[in-house]
Amino acid sequence: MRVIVLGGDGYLGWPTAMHMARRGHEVLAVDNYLRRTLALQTSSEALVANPNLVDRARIFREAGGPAVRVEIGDCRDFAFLERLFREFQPEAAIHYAEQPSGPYSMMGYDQARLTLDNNLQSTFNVVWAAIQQAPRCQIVKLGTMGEYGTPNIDIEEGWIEIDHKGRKDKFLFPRQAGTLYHTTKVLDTDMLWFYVRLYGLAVTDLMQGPVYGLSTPEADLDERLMPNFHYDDIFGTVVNRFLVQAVARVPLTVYGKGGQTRGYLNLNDTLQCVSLAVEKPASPGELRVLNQFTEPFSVNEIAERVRAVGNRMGLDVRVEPVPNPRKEKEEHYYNPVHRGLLELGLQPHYMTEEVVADLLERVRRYRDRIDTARIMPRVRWS
Ligand code: USQ
Repeated sequence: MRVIVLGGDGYLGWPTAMHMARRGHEVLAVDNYLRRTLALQTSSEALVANPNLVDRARIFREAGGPAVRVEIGDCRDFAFLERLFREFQPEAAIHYAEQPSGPYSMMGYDQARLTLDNNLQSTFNVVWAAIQQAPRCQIVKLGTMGEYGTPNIDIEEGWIEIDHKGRKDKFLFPRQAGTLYHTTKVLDTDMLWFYVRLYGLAVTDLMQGPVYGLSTPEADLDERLMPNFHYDDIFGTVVNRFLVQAVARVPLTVYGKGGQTRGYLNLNDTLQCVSLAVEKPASPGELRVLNQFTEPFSVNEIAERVRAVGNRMGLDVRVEPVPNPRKEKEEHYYNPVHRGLLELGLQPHYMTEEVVADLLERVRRYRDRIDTARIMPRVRWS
């Protein structure tokens, strides 16, 4: 298939571009380096400096990988995006082109405004570029489990049937996000559902939990193909942060009581889920919602796992709770359904001790690059 990867320079975008090309698809990766710019502005650069997207594609080719085409530009620029859809005629658009950080979106007015404008406008443009230039192109959109929040009932896979005063209907599961970033994803979902109803688009909304990891079969071909691995409080997600903290011998930063539970997944499982969604597409007129994670953990459980494995490796890992900078429930019910991707064929890579040990070993190679000033939370929700 011809697959366009929007946000193809990101933590997930670049590994996805390589993975899809390796699976035999014709891949066009598109990015405007927004995340790199924001990371630089907030002193949150990745653990290892990544070559730019054009160089990454060249290095991948030199390492024996297939070609990945690259276009540098902004998905908010409709003329640019429309030209790509007209010329490339994608059969699938994987849409990651969003400001991806909850903490960034909570810094203040400017950051909130940028997140809102960027995320909604890029999704809106993707819909219109598809409608006008490639109407049979399916859209695979990265949403987030955070759209649902932490309700006191089981979380269904996107939809819930409601029996009200003797009548029944199916609705999008109620959403109540905890950051403005997560809220933009709620708004994306609503917008996509509107255009699915209106134009019969085929859309898969992947409700993804926090991802961890820094190695994929393609990234391992050459060190310079590594994903952008962030460990700071703004762009780093909790498991990746704990791995770096353990290696740097800084106490693990459990926020508050640590009972916050989320569904996590290995970076390699993100690649599987996205390729399954593309290769087994939604039908025209369908908004298919899939909950994309493999196992739930509380923050305390993750810290304990990293501590136990780290200590066996002689890292002397300590855990030191810090006051929670976020507004979130620290003890709550959490039971989301996640059947759809398993039914499509997902074979999970679980967070075993071997997996944690391998990740710690990989991070240890870059120990000298860790800047411990980036570890304590700098952004507060209130
Ligand atoms: N946390 C800590 N200590 C830390 C960092 C985080 O206790 O040092 C806690 C947070 O308070 C939160 C949980 O760990 O309860 C997860 O936080 P996170 O920063 O790993 O993830 P989050 O902000 O929720 O966002 C990330 C990605 C986002 C994705 C989302 C999936 O950045 O793109 O959408 O995970 S989910 O969380 O399911 O919404």
